[in-house]
Amino acid sequence: MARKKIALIGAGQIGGTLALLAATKELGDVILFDVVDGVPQGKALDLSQSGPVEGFNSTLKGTSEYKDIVGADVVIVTAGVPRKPGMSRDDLLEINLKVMEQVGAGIAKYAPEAFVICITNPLDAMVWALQKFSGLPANRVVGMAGVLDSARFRHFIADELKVSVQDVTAFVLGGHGDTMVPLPRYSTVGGIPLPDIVKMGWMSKEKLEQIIQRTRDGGAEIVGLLKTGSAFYAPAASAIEMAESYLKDKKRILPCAAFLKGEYGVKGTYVGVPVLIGAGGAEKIVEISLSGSEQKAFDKSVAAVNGLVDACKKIAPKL
Ligand code: TXD
Repeated sequence: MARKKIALIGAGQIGGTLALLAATKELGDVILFDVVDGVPQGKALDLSQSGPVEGFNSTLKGTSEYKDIVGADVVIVTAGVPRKPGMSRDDLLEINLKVMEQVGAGIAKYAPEAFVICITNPLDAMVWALQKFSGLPANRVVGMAGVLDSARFRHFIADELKVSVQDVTAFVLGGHGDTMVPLPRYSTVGGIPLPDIVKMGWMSKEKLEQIIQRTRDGGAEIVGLLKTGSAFYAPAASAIEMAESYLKDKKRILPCAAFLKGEYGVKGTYVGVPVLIGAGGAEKIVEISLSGSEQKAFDKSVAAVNGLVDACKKIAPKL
């Protein structure tokens, strides 16, 4: 069976890490695309030279021409600018919306059959715009945010309880921003729901609240430490988990920004929900029941996303 082809649009911090992970896991041959000529080619060559040491046979190529992504099975988009200290994800909207238009056109022309994972911020609005600009079916365009936010939540829980990360599951719904909705009720340690972990006295309610807030602030905490950019190792690992579920038809249920057509009472917007990802892309939106307070928090998050989408429509009326 011919190797799959993975196109990475954006060869920056996350793009380079995506390339490393995709090649090391031999998910397919990698095309690194960027508008800064030289960067994709240099990173692809350097990564290729790690192949003999790591033992992978994936090939990597760098390019500044969209024609080189032709026939890609998966396209992962990080093109755009990241935030700096003091900037919110929303501050990136105008600049990155223009980038999504270019990327959407390139995908439509050269990789219209691909499964597209958008990472660029502000995520929920950018994945919505990318789907519109590319014209690809909504089930083949998803956003990566919930896997990252859930991974942050899981890390903080495992670190606090000194248990294996493998035995911690977590759900985070809603937009990738301050209004995201971590769901303790659907998060477990060894299969034990978090509220029971609190009842058992293994973790205090205050500590859980602190962890939830630290999850919400996860991106800003790293931006504040790095000062020159934002998180990239965990975002890349999260997108690769989504890509692998598609490429290997794993039917994982992962929190992703997906296009809702009435699920959760939401129509025509991308927002983070549990999604079954397989060879058909976003094959099923899993609708979990939410309590009154959870639904209220979710609706608030959807409203924040809709505000960003309205801002996109004002900037690009054709959307
Ligand atoms: O969970 C999430 N979704 C977020 C997303 C997690 C972390 C970072 N998040 C966002 O991903 C971040 O706010 C940015 O919008 C993207 C990419 O972050 P990264 O850290 O990789 O940014 P870099 O290192 O600046 O890389 C961006 C690359 C850079 O090499 C630019 O030259 C390139 O994008 N770029 C373009 N490529 C193609 N086409 C155009 N127009 C273009 N403009 C810039």
